[in-house]
Amino acid sequence: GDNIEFSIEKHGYVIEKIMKRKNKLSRPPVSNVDQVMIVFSVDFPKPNFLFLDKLILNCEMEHLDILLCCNKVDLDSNSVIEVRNHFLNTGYEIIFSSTKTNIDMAKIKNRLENRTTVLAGPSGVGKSSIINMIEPKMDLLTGSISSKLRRGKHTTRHTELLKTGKNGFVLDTPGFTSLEIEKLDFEEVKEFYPDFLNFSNLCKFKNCNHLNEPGCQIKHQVSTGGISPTRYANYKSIIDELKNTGRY
Ligand SMILES: Nc1nc2c(ncn2[C@@H]2O[C@H](COP(=O)(O)OP(=O)(O)OP(=O)(O)O)[C@@H](O)[C@H]2O)c(=O)[nH]1
Ligand SMILES: [Zn+2]
Repeated sequence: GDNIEFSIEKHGYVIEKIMKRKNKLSRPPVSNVDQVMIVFSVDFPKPNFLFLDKLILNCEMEHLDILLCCNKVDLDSNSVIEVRNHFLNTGYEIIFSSTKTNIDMAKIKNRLENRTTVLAGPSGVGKSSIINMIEPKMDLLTGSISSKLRRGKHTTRHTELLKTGKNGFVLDTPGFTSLEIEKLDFEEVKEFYPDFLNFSNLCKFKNCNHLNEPGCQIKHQVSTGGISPTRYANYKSIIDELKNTGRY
């Protein structure tokens, strides 16, 4: 996703200069994107909310717009509630989609128009399948038997920049499931939680980290249904991880 200056030589192009990057993620390794569509699935594989919260945190740190896509809803419509509850009051848009039964593909296509979007998420959740649905002429190979080769299981191995619609670009990236949080002071994590920020001005202490402080409104909201208990538990795990790795 780099913007470059190039010159044209006899036998091709020469990169003269790489322009300053607007943002940069290390997993997936992309830069200069407007938004990330984080794709996960209700089943095969089931959502790993800790992984999703870490990925969201890394994207928030890079000031990317975040769109969530919960795919394969044809397999299990009950998990929709669990997903909604987990992201309660975060403000993130969640698209519940299926490439098999063609649910909300037009909506996804619409959200990708006029922007550069990176698709990120675990392997096998349907990232390549989604791109194939919205841009059938791409004919990307997917995890099922591909229409081109009719053999083997395919997984995306490198990042590809593809055009979508009139003026959109989308980056399909290889799936990944392990993730390190970028270098961050543990006391800064809370600033990247939009669901917490709705309520944190009501904490007794202005610099409350929502851990063991008295009069914490976040803990109050977790017990009274304003903030998801799993989001909060994952927040504490992330803080522990940052403290233990000494990267704070
Ligand atoms: N039931 C169901 N299966 C789907 C859906 N979308 C994709 N799949 C299947 O899920 C498998 C993985 O799809 P891919 O599109 O290759 O997944 P990916 O996220 O691109 O995977 P990587 O390239 O490994 O990162 C394939 O067998 C697809 O046919 C869906 O909406 N419903
Ligand atoms: Zn607090």
